[in-house]
Formats: sequence, structure tokens, C-alpha cells
Amino acid sequence: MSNSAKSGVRVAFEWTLLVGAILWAASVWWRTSRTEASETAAQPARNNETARASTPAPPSLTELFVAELPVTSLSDGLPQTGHWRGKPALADVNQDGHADVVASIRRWTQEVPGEGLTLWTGDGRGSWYDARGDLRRDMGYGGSALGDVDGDGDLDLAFSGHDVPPCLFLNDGAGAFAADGIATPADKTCADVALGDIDGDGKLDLAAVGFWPLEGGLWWFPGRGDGSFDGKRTLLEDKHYGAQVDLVDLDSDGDLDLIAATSLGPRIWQNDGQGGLTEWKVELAEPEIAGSDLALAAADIDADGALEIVCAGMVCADHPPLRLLKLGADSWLSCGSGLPAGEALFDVVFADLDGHGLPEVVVAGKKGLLVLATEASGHFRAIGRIPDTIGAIHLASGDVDGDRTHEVLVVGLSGVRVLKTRIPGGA
Ligand SMILES: [Ca+2]
Ligand SMILES: [Ca+2]
Ligand SMILES: [Ca+2]
Ligand SMILES: [Ca+2]
Repeated sequence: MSNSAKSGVRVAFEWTLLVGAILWAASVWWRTSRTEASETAAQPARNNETARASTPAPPSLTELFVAELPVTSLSDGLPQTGHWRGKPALADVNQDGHADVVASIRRWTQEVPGEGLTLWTGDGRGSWYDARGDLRRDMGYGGSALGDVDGDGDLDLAFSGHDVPPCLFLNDGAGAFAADGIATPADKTCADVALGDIDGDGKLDLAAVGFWPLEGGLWWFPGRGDGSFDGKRTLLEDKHYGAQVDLVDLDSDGDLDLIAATSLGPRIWQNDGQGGLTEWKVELAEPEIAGSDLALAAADIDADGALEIVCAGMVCADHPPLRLLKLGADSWLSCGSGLPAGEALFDVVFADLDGHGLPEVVVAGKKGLLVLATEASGHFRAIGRIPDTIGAIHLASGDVDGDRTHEVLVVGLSGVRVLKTRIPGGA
């Protein structure tokens, strides 16, 4: 496809998203109006104690966004402006013992000129220092993944820019990355990348999910251990696309399984230990609107050795914006209760905010970050919200200040923040 045609598709795609968002907002307003009208109409009947009992509706985000959690911002030196998006990363890239931040900017601002990939090193006390160096920055925004691809002990960076295919940047050990990076065999615009040893040969492999409808795909590429990769192993054909991909050992058998938020809904592949990936059945209807699924995260919430998966995304019929998938006899079952409904969620991460060992769920919505406790039964309980000041879009979590509780890295419509919260009863 030519650049002008691509540009046309991009504009059409973004317009489709915009129109979809307007239609979605109108439908929510219409349903809310109807609910309010019907509740008003039902009042006299309730007063006469003749109202019929009805099935309780799932709690809306507005209902759950009750308690505001105390928040400390550990964000000195991070940008206060700019439109940031794409899955960020939080890990120690310069090997000084403190977490560093990788994020990417979509729109130009004076504070952070140019589109693209940015890196800050942290001091473990909430101050951050621009460490972009000569890092190539013409790739646009996209998902990041860190892993030691060349086996020299430091974290290398894979980045799926919006404007060019994914690139790999090798770390010099002190957190400086080769300026141009190495082109990967993922030769299309991708939404996200993941690094992990899929085939068990001790060398990290690359997974990538395509961004564009009809020109997408989901693949993995065996790593050669020097920053280069072998040719693609296809998991989803080009007509499908996605928003996030990750590698996690779902069944605790020692190998990495693959999960992805795709245009077909959440998709899961089981690894045979040698890179043979077999798709696991997911008992969940495909979304009515392709591309409604935006994010997923995995953690063992009931301590049974198998991980559970939470999926977040847009609202569509019979497809709530937050879902829990749990492994049954031979397939993944949609379950969970207490899940919020009625509002789109852009990202989800697990984070141990109280240091108790079991992670909380943090989701990014229009009204801020909602923090939920997940009980072993699969019930979600709203703990409170972190008020949003930046229009959160993507999240990551990790221990920034070394106190063994997690902080949340937030990128959004006006800047980048690292937020620390305390939850009632926490450590
Ligand atoms: Ca560091
Ligand atoms: Ca390395
Ligand atoms: Ca490998
Ligand atoms: Ca596994």
C-alpha cells in the first residue's frame, strides 16, 4: 500500500474511531436517560411496595468511583504536557538499582519536541532524568517491551512505533541505546510487542501484533541471541489486528504462553515448551465491534498456580468493559462478579499496591484510575479511585521507590506520571 493510501486508511480509521466514540457516548446517554426516566416512573410503584424485584445490574463505574485514594506523585522531571500513548515500560535499564521509564509521545509539545520514543532514568526517590540520548525518535508512538535479547545482562528495548515497523535497541549496559536500532522482521506497523523465550533455547524471541485492520496479523519471531530474529511464525492472519500482546506462563509449566487483545477478542495460546503454540479455546463471544478489546493482564489471583487474565476495553452488548478469564478443564471461561460496566476502559495492570502479596487490579477509565481488589472467588471489589489529571491511556506498574509496594506509571493526554497510593488497610 502506498504512503498516501496508508495515510488515507489512517485518517479513515481514526475517523471511524471518533464516530464510534460519539455513537457510543450517545448510546450511553440514551440508556442513562432511559434508566433515569424508568426509575422516576417506577417510584410510585415502589412506594406502594408493588414493584417487582429485578436482576441487579452490574455496578457502573460512576457507582464504583466512590472513595478517592490518597495519592503522591513521584514525577519530578516527567513531562506535564504532550499526548502520550502506547504501552510504556518501567524497569531498570541503566543497572543502578532504580526503575526507569520508557514511554512514547504522539503529539509534539514544546516541552518534549518531536514524536516518538523517550527514556528517563529514575533515582528511586521520584525524580526522573531525560536519558533519550541519540535514540531514534521518528517512529511515532507504540508499545514497548524490555528484555535481555543479546544475553549480556542488561535490558534491551523492543519498540512498536506507529510510523515504522518494530525496532530493537541494544543497551550498552549503562542505559544508552544504539541510536538507529535494528529493524526486526515484523515488517508492518504494530500496536505492541513482547519479548520472551518462547521456544526454550535460552534466547529471547519477539512477539508482535499488527495495528491496522486488514493489514495486521499476530506473529512471533525466534531470536538468534544477537539482536536479530528468524522469520515469522504466524498466529493470526493479516486481516486481524490487535492492541496488546504479552508472554506469561499461564499454566506454571515453565514455558511462556502468549496472550493478546485482538480484533477477535482476547486470544490465548498454550506453549508446548518448544515454541509449538496451540490456541486455547476462550468461552467468550467475539465482540460485536471488532477492536473493542484494548488490554489484558495476567496474575494468579486465587493462588492455585494457574494465572487468571483480566481483559479491558470498550463497551458493547454482552461484552462488558472488564472481564475475568479463568482456566477451566480445557478452555478459558469468562467469569467474575462485581465487574464495572457502562464505561470504556483503556488499559489494565495488576499492581501490589498494599504490599500484601496479592495484586490489585488498576484500570484506566475516563474518570481516573479505578483500583479493585480481586478475591479468590473471582469477585472484584472496588477499593477507590485515583483522580485523573492527565487523561490516562496506558499503564505499567512496578516498585519505583524500593518499599516493596508498587507504583503506577500512567501515560495520557497531558503528560506522564508515576503515582503512589495508599489503600485502606494496606502495609
Ligand atoms: Ca535505573
Ligand atoms: Ca542486553
Ligand atoms: Ca528463544
Ligand atoms: Ca506455560
